[in-house]
Amino acid sequence: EGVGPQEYTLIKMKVLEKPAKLSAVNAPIYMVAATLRPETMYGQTNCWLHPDIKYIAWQTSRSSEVWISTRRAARNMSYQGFTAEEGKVVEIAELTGQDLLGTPLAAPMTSHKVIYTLPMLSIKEDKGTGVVTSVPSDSPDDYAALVDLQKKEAFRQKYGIKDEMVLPFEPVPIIEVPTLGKTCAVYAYEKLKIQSQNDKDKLAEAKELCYLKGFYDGILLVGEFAGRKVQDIKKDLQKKLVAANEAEIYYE
Ligand code: A2H
Repeated sequence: EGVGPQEYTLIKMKVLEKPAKLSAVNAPIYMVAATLRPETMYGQTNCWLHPDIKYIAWQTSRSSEVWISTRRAARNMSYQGFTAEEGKVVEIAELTGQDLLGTPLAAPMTSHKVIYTLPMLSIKEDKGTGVVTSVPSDSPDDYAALVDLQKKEAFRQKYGIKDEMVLPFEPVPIIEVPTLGKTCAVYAYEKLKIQSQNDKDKLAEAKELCYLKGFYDGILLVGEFAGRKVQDIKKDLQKKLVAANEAEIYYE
């Protein structure tokens, strides 16, 4: 990867019903998802966790909120002012992604009042927070993983995912990319005949197709910046999310 630190926007996704293993927690709980594309948050349809990765719930210095991320990310954040004491993470619980699947969440900007945490098998433990927000209109990885769950009942059953957590959630057109349409990830998925989230080479190709064009030529279709180029409003949108206490900036 690059030479300098990578800046991520951490999207705060509020837990609406406490998972069993966190039933004793008496503070607001958030899953924090690291994204490079804050301007796509209008199109969130779910949150991804890896079922086998370990996550921790930990105490932040942000109005006593409890956040969920990998231990590695929490440690990094403890050096970026997110804990009461620098370098010290107060852990409340250790959980697997599996323990947290099916949790209902409220996420900023999306038109869905409630979205759910679902399993994604390509999540890396050593990147971001291990929590990924899903925008299937603009991310081929997200679209492929969502279609896998929608098409395969056995896959939903394996992880205890109810139909209503998955089936009503279609990609939302939020950014128009010249020649790729209003849901560029769906366009690329179909054009390259991608079969599943395991189709690594084709997904890499799909990402190449979408990302550069999406960033330089994409035009927002929704929200207060509708009609503007993504590259021109990205920073403003990030600032607004942070000012509204719906996001933070995180480096690694
Ligand atoms: B992006 P980079 Cl719409 N494992 O957010 C796998 N993927 C992860 C991750 C992890 N631990 N942590 C973050 N990510 C994803 C939105 C998005 C993203 C769109 C389009 C492209 C895109 C919605 N998902 O990423 O290796 C997150 O997905 C393109 C790569 O640091 C995050 O931004 O470059 C991106 O990968 C960070 O990947």
